[in-house]
Amino acid sequence: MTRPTLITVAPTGAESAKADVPALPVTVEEVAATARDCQAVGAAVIHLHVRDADGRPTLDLGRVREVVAAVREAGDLVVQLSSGGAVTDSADARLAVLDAQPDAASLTLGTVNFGRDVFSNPWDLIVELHTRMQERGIVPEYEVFDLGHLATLQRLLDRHGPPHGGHVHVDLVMGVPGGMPGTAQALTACLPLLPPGATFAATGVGRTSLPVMLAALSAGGHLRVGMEDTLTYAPGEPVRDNTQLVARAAGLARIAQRPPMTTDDARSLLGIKETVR
Ligand code: KMH
Ligand code: ZN
Repeated sequence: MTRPTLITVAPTGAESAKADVPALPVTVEEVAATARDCQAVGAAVIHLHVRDADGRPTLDLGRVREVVAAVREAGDLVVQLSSGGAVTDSADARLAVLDAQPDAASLTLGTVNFGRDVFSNPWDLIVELHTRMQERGIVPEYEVFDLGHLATLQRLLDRHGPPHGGHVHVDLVMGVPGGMPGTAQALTACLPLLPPGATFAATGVGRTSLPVMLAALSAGGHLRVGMEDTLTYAPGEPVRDNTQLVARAAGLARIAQRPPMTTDDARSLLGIKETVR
């Protein structure tokens, strides 16, 4: 039986500067064009971090709404806003992005060292994000940077019930300096801790991109790729653009006989009933 692969593109992130990475999409037009082009080569979901007019990360709601509208205009990708933001963002600002009515939003399940910084995700923030998403009909993607985050996911579901849409989808974010390594062994260690019926994707940061992608495909998982996570395509070769990374993921998925999932099938898998436009 063919089990298609859900491919998420994370095109921008909050960590890289346009001055250092000229191909990074940061303007509204660049992000919308990226969405259109990545859907054409196999993406079904876009994980969005928004930048201001100067190219700096922002959670300004007006700007977030503008980007969401432009991406919806450009195609049919599931719009997943980052509620993680940048390591400097406040909890209140991170919660407020849900007001932009995305289809989905990320929800990180614990605090993790993030290079020299700390990505702070205390329990009360996790619960607040989960319950606000339930109330507003937003589907969470649970971000897991370390094994213990899966224990937190189980505790969250036990105490606060299933997410909106009823389906639990997890993204294993691997290879972050401070989180779990981007290896097949670490990915395999996570699998028994996934809640029953959950699906998972995996993302390997930096040079762990390919090993994590191959391990995820072989384990029946889905994929997240993009310039948020990976800026080098091959040793010494900078990523040309996000479509290059999505096309590589789609090609590997086809080789694995798990071709890219359509946006309609992604909505149905994730429990997204209708898009608010
Ligand atoms: N930028 C990182 C600090 C998410 O989008 O939810 C957090 C992050 C996770 O990227
Ligand atoms: Zn992110």
